[in-house]
Amino acid sequence: MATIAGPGSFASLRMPAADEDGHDLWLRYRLVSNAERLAQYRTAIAHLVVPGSSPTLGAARDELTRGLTGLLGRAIPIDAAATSTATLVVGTPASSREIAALNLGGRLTAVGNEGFLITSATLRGSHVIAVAANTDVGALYGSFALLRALQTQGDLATLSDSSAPRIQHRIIDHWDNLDRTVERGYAGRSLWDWDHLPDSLPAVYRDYARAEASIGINGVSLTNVNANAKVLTAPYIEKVRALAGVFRPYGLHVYLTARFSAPMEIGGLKTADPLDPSVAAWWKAKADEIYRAIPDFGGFVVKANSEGQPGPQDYHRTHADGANMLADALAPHGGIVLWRAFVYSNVPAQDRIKQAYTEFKPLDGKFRDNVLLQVKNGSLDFQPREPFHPLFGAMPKTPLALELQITKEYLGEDTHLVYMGAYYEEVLKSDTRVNGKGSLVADVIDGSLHGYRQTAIAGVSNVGTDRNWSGSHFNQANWYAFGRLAWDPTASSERIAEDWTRMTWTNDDAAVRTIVHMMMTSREAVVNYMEPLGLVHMMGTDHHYGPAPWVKNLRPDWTPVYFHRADTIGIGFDRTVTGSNAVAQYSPEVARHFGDRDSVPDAYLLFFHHARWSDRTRAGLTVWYDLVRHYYAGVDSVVAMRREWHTVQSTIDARRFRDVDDFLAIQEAEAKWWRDAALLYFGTFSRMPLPARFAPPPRTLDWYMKLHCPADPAKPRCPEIYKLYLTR
Ligand code: GCV
Repeated sequence: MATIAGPGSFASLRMPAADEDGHDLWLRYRLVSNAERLAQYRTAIAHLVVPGSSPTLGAARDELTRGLTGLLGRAIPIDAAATSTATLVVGTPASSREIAALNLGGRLTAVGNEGFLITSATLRGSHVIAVAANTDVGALYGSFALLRALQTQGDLATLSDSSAPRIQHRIIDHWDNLDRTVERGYAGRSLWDWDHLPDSLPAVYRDYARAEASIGINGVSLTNVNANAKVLTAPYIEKVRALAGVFRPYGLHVYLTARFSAPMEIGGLKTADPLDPSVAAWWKAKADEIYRAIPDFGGFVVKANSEGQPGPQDYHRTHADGANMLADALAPHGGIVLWRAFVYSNVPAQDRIKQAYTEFKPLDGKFRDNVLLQVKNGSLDFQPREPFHPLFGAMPKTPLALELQITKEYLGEDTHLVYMGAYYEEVLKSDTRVNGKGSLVADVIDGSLHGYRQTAIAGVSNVGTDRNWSGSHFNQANWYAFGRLAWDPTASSERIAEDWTRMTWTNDDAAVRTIVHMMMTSREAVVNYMEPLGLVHMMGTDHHYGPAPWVKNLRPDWTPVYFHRADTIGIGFDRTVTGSNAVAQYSPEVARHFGDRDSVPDAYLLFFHHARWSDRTRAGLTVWYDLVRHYYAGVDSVVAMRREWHTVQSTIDARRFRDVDDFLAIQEAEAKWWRDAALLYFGTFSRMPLPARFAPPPRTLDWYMKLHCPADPAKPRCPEIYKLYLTR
């Protein structure tokens, strides 16, 4: 039962919450449930004044009308001017006489191009709340912030907000293919219906833009980094133009992925050599063509010479040669190149994770001003936990953009409840120590550490055609958290989880505490039941779904055995000076911290060290015992999450409650699969028994190794595992 105050009345009554399907995301705008707060909001906001004819101010007006009507349970008239008390005024000094009359001066200047102020004031004797900005898009962001304050039932008496993004380009990267499949997507098909574009523009495109603007995202890269040159042809540019038109009022700039060999594939050239003048001229003409159609086009995202993609090295040129050629084509229009640093060669190296640093560090300072190097959070590949990428802090003359994965390729895909906000915060707060203590990854990417000219952050999308957008209700939280942290990388992921919970589920305080607790523990849970103590890449090759630590006989650096290196002596990849010496890519303090067996945190132990089974972890346990303990703790956390979820049932609508409950049951079954398969396998090396307090796996190692799950890599499901473990 949810507590709902009826419109027109302050009385609370108990009635079942109506079923929801999750499509409204965090923009549900249900009637404020706290009667006292509702009364306060109704008293303070009875009229709305958002003058101005720009599409962006129109979007703000629409959103406020929609939001306030829902939250306050009554229509809010839109007035031409603030003539009544209790008016919400929104705009810029240029768009609104009221905002100009407030003379916000330096306070307003300080929030810059995209920021906003929310303040209370007395104007011509009337009490008003003002959402003020220097630009229309700032006013739109401020409108969403005001709505959030009401959705989370904050106190208007103390409401005063001043906010500006710390990162300039805040981009969602779609890995969407032109046939509407989505690489590593677990939420249905691609939203972009290329067959019907540009003629059909379904409402979902606008809702997508609303969602992105509500969390401060200002860029969207539409296509897979494993790129198809066709998107750069004239018919597709026309389709992209149409999408850009829908997104523009919401401050969203469109980016495309540029296939390096496009001049040959669609341009009829014989080469894509970046130093060939005909190639440079082709890209220049292509950029001109794109900007004629889309004047606010953001630029290109490029994956080159990685995993078989074409690139400048095919012509014995450097990444800088390739990136600069594209940058020169975009520069006259103000576009940027996001050149990805996720590179590893087709010829397996001694230690794959060293390659990006080895290739890019010598190029520091060699890129054009409008090139940013887009670096994944870790040097391997979005594993449940990785130490921060050593390039952060190592490229003071080249702006680095942080790439995070929102889609959970390696963390349980659609079903597992894993709150990535906690993951992102861990990355952002990692200390590179390059300029002494407190040289955080967040300081690198917001430009403050090295004085970067441009700053950017990118999140790989988890959005598709699924009714709930993200494959599961809780996966929406990861999209939301990415946006909020992109705006303010110093923000607390726990605070963000609380906002999201209040907006998405309920404002019942006890339920909020429980859900936030589930979210905050979920990240450690998945690390524990998949890859504890610094293990990485234990999943089956290709589908990246279930456990398969035994896989070998493939290209070595695609196999789990390459990464865990278990033998009868111990387990883990020696990346110290006695091994690959990858630690040397970090600043000396960090290299010592990770490289020294006495100081390396247990969380990274096996990432950097080959430890003996009988060695002691920092927790004082043998490596074998600690490994076992972590795997069991991971499963226990999921069992606890299921229990916790049941305690909030009365505050959640039945449909979404059941959706989550079903997925938690699957998560528990799969967590047990990960645990049992891994421990049976590693036990063949440690030759140590499972300590008596832990219940033994129900099947033999052979049984787990013979499972072929998933049968279809596109459908991560394992019926045998559900039959064995699933409990209701
Ligand atoms: C888009 C990993 C993923 C690939 C992805 C690649 C990348 O290898 O499994 O699907 O390709 O990262 O980030 O380029």
